[in-house]
Amino acid sequence: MARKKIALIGGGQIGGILALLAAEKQLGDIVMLDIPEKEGMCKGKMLDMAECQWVSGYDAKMSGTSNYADIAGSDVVIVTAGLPRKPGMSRDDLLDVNVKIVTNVASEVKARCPKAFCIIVTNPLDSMVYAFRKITGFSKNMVCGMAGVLDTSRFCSFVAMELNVSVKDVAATVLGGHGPTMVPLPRICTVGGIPLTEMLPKEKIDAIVHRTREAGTEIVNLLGNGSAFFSPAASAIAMAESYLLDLKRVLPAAVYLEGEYGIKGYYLGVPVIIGAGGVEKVIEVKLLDDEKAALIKSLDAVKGAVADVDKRV
Ligand code: TXD
Repeated sequence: MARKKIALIGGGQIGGILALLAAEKQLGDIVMLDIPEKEGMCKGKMLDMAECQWVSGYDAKMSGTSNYADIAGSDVVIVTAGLPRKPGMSRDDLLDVNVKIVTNVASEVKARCPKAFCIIVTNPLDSMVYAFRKITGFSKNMVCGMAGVLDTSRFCSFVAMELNVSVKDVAATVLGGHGPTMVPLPRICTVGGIPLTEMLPKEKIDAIVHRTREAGTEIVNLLGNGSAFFSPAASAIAMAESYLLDLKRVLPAAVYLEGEYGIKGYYLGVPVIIGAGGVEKVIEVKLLDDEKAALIKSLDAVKGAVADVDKRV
């Protein structure tokens, strides 16, 4: 069977890690695309990774380009094209610039990769994935946003750090928009099958929820120039891998809701099954009243950006 083809639109901080992780997992051949002024950077990064094949033991054709013709027929498209935050910026502050970039990318992907499973990463995530699907007109199961996997990974990592246990034994999910109103669900988090609420006092759990909500900003402030890139890349690759290998993983993702959770016409982070059919199923967690209220508050935080997108595209 021919190797799959993965297009990475945006060859920056996240794009580079995406390429390496996809290659090391042997998910397919990889094309990295960026703007013409950055074509050399893409070619250089991909040649460097191609020269790493022998020592890392992976076979993959790896190429860099600025020509959208080179992404034709891709099976997976991961979009990181756009500006990252600088200290003091909110994710929504990126909308003005990034919506233009994402809609341009969407038009090109629509023309060349009509069957691709598309994972949008660019911020502000919930409105950018909405814009991408609006422009492409692709089926809702083939366009999703990466945020919930990252936010859940952050939550679970903080739990593991606090309890000094293996992160492998922590299970949780984070719903909602990718921002300060995201909705971690400590109530259904378990550690080795034991409810988190039996292992940590409320104030510790609340501190982990707060740190999860602010984790992106914490890294932006530490780095001083740019935002997180290792964990976002690993998160997007987990989604791509579940699609390409038909793993049927249950992962939180920003997906288009048409009545689930009482929400219609917006992208928002919820648990879904990702397999060869893309987003195969939305899983409706039974939420307590306060959790439902938090999810609606998170949706309200997304609505303004989506209305702004609707005025532009
Ligand atoms: O969880 C999440 N979804 C977020 C997403 C987690 C972390 C970062 N998040 C966002 O991803 C971040 O706020 C940015 O909007 C994107 C990409 O972040 P990254 O750190 O990779 O930014 P870089 O290093 O600036 O890379 C962006 C690349 C850069 O090389 C640009 O030249 C390129 O995007 N770019 C384009 N590529 C193709 N086509 C167009 N039009 C284009 N414009 C810029």
